[in-house]
Amino acid sequence: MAYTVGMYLAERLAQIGLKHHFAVAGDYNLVLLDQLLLNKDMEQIYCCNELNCGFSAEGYARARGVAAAVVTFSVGAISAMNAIGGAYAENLPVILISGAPNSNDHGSGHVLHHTIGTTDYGYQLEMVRHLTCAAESIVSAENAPAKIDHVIRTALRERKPAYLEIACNVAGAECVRPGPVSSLLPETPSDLTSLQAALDASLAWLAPRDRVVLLVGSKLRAADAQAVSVELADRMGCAVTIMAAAKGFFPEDHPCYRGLYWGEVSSPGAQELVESADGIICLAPVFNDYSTVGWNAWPKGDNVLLAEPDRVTVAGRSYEGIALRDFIKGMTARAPSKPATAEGTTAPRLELAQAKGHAPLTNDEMTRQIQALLTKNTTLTAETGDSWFNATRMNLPGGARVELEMQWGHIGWSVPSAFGNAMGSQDRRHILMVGDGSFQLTAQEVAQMIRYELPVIIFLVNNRGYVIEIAIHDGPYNYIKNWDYAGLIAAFNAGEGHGLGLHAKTGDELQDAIEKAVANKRGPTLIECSIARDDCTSELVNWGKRVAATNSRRPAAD
Ligand code: DPX
Repeated sequence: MAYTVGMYLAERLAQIGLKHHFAVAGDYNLVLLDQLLLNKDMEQIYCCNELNCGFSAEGYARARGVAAAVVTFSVGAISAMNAIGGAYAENLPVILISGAPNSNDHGSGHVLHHTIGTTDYGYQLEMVRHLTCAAESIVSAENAPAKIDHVIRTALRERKPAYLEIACNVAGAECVRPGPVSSLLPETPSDLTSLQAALDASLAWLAPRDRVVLLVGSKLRAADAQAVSVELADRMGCAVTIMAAAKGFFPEDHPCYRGLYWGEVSSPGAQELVESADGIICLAPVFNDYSTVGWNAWPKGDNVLLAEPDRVTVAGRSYEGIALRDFIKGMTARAPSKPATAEGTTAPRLELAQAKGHAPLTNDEMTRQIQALLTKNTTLTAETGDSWFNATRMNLPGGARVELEMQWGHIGWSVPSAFGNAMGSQDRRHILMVGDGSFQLTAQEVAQMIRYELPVIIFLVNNRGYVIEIAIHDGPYNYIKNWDYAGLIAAFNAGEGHGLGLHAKTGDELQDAIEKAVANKRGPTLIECSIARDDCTSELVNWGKRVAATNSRRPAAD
């Protein structure tokens, strides 16, 4: 059988480890989808819409390191771009593949359907360039291999999304077969001169300091530096704190772990620890308005060593071209070895008292019960809203993972992302915490969890509104139409699925619902947890006040 452009792409995607790709059909990508289906090492997974398709792939990339989403031109791809922006913000290599007009129509002056009605079909490529690290249009089979390989290689190297569009008549055109994949998986070597200089400067900076803290940031996973940072902590024996978006990126059962640093909404003791340290080693942090609590918790100055994914800044100098892993390994080899003393403090533990079983359900009781479900095999996806604060205050068993989208912060992200993550790591227990407002954006993707029989346990927090927004800035726009969320599941099952929808208004009802959810292995269980609108974490309220103050700064005078 002749090899085609679509088959080339499929083989490359399978070679880089994809067992699945996500898709929504449209006439510009149908031939491409047929070609992808010919590859038996990969399954095609369908989504309800292209936004969800992009976020499903984003979740899959969280589980497996890379993912692909296939959509149709413009009407599909422009919706998917929002999720691709999210993948860029969150450092996840998602390859967006769009079907495109027939190669003969480019430059022909023809007006085509699904387009903005002009005759230049380059606009989609121009738009997506801003959201990807590489973007290519394939209008001939001859240069398809080079373009496909360039896009995949760049996405994997940069840990960012990339884009391919393939003319609908070229997807099935004859093309060569791919060779070995090794050239697409380049190890980026550090510049050794720069690395040695950075290590020498860092060790000189470290020598006089005796209250050093490691601060773990959210780019650590993309930098493939999680395991080596544990070795560094073992060696240095110093306190380790994490930033909120890096929840789960450092094992909380490690003897050096001392909790979450998030300015005044830190876990107990962590703010004092970090702010009184004489050395803060920041590993792959993202300091934005949210993570610094409105620019109030931003470690800076001579006491800070900033180790980013590709550079180190210490003692007034910046050293470029250094892979974070190499820097951390070098520090582990050369830093003085100390026992895990960490100033005698201990890791904070969230201990919530069990509420009376018949009492109305509270946020704390819900959090207590969800925390009790977590094991080393759990992936907990937590949506923007108070779910952030509930997830980040929980105690995590070693091995448990938390997924947050704190840089992009698109409400509704979590439902398709949890779907994609569950598809990509079916050996793990998947738990999703999502607010009612967020759920309304992407609710229909629960139907795909039913279709593919993924036993995701969904805690739908029904507090009748956008409570985090109420904390930041209140107004009538923060109050939403109530839905029968648990009742949706019967509609999605449509008599042929195993989804379960349950209500919990008390602690006892929640306990009972969780038991049913754990027993339901052939589909998702959505537990609608009703709590009072003003029942939220104090962290949310305090953080919200700070962020509101930052947002409402007056314009600077000319
Ligand atoms: C908005 C947010 O119900 O959670 O815990 O009640 O806040 P909480 P909900 O899911 O409400 C979410 C809501 C409206 N943010 O409080 S965080 C603004 C926003 C956003 N993303 C998009 N649109 C609007 N973050 C796509």
